[in-house]
Amino acid sequence: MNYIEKLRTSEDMVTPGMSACQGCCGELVLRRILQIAGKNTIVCVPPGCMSGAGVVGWDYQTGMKIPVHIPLLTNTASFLSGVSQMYQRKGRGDVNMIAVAGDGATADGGFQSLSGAAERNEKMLYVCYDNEGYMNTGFQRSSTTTKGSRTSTTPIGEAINGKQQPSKYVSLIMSMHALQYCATASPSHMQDMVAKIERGLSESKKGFAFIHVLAPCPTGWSFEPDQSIQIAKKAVASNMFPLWEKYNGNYYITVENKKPIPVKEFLQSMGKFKSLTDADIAQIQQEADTKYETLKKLASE
Ligand SMILES: Cc1ncc(C[n+]2csc(CCOP(=O)(O)OP(=O)(O)O)c2C)c(N)n1
Ligand code: SF4
Ligand SMILES: [Mg+2]
Repeated sequence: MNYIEKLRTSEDMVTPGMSACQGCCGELVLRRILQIAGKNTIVCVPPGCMSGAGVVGWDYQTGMKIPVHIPLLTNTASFLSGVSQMYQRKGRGDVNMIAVAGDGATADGGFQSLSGAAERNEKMLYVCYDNEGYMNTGFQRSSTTTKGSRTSTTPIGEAINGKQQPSKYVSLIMSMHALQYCATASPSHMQDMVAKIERGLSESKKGFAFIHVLAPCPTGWSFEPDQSIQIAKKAVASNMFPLWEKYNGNYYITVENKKPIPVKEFLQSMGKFKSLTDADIAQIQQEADTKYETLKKLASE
């Protein structure tokens, strides 16, 4: 069955009403992952926009059709390790163990628990939806926020001009663990994303699988909600967010960019980069080029 048919015919595991903003890619990613995973799934969603927007539920009603746990911001992977091990022990290794966590919960506060679970090769699929900031608490910068971004803790002003440090490349760091599967994905490339979710789920029955998904956020990044997918597309096309995977120890670039667009086209499509100078843009371009060259080298080994 092709991916469109698969998504058309599979049940949405999230309640129809959710209070995420219009055009939120985090919500789209959450829904698609769980549609592919189906009912035989336990999901762990730490504090952040996705749990806050409706997964937790309202009053005594859950926002999900499957069991959901809300761990701490810092312990998603260790929490799910315990759940996963208990299910293995009970002979229920068939149940999908999935974490859907923001970049703050993944690359910052929860990184120690994440790295530990990857090193132990715990059986789970851990997905990071990366909206490049602590969006649920008011758009603070995180370690994955792109350099030059305007956030509430890295404003544009006389003292600083947006975030000063380059982003932490959490997927590449994760790929250096001896894990089962590692990939990046974007909601603009749905076929690629669905294939990676399927592979990640099947590999998670043998060990740790990690997928880093770009999740443009109209509210925090300052763009119109109907532009989310276009922005995700430009991130991939400019090599700001290259699509690749690693399994059986080998790296593969899954969407090759023969003629990348300049990063300027991506940066200028939203308000958060509005104060960048030409020199800033040139530096971000260089960082994107270096990142892609590194990936190409890894993929050719
Ligand atoms: C240890 C700890 N510090 C702070 C918070 C408050 N908090 C709740 S959600 C959140 C933002 C999380 O950011 P991220 O994981 O990127 O998810 P997003 O909100 O962007 O979806 C923060 C800081 C918390 N729950 N726990
Ligand atoms: S703030 Fe951003 S990530 Fe959070 S619900 Fe709104 S669009 Fe989604
Ligand atoms: Mg975030």
